[in-house]
Amino acid sequence: MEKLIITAAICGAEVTKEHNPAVPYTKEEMVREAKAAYDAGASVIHVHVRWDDGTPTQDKDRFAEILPAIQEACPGAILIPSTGGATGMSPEERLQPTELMPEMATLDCGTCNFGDDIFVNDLPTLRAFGQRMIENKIKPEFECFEVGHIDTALELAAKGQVPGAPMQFNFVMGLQGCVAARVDTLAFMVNHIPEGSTWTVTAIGKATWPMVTAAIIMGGHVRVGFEDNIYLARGHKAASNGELVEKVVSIAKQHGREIATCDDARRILGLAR
Ligand code: KMH
Ligand code: ZN
Repeated sequence: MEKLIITAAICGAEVTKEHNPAVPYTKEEMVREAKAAYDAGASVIHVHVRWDDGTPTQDKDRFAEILPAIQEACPGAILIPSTGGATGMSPEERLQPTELMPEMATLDCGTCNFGDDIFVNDLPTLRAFGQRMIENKIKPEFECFEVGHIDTALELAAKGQVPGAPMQFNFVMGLQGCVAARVDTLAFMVNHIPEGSTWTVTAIGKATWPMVTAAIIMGGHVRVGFEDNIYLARGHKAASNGELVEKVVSIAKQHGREIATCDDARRILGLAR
């Protein structure tokens, strides 16, 4: 089985220090959390940025301040800035980090519920994001919050409107109002992506650990981090993103799955650089 790529989604746009005091906002906190995850075994860091007061932003200059600082602390790590940002942001606002030419960025594959909010990703938005990623040679991570988002990504790829093979999918499961975190659904989703694609599972909240275990056994990759889940176990908050990654490494070891280095991850994901 291929080595396991661990992605750390260290802060997201919604979780706050009120949920867990270790949620990072400042550049120093972001670097601290990224490095803790990297040192524990993460080869990919999914990056949202905040202003120092915790407000989510897609400001290009804020990304330009934080991405290099994370890269310096985590040599070789693959950084995946968000183009999802927070619900309610405009497409132009969300696209800003793509101007910094990251090697990868997220591409959210359809409009969906996001808890009580609506996360708007209509087809014109997807085409605009795809066009930008083609022009700037950015490999998308196709974020699928619903089963049909896979079909959308595949249709856009077939039309040349988003970068194509090899495609990396992130199946986000258990977000309130979207597809539930179930192993049979995960198997269905995995069976619907083209051969040669790679996939990661992100499971929200209490679904995290069962789905991490399932993905490890099924040969997929996993994402953990405060963006998705702040708990190591029921009632036990993680003190850092590093602790969440350490738990993934321990589950992987139990199942004989080796952890990908950054070089391994770059090879597995087919990144050119
Ligand atoms: N914060 C969500 C509204 C992404 O990073 O592309 C969007 C999100 C997905 O987190
Ligand atoms: Zn995100």
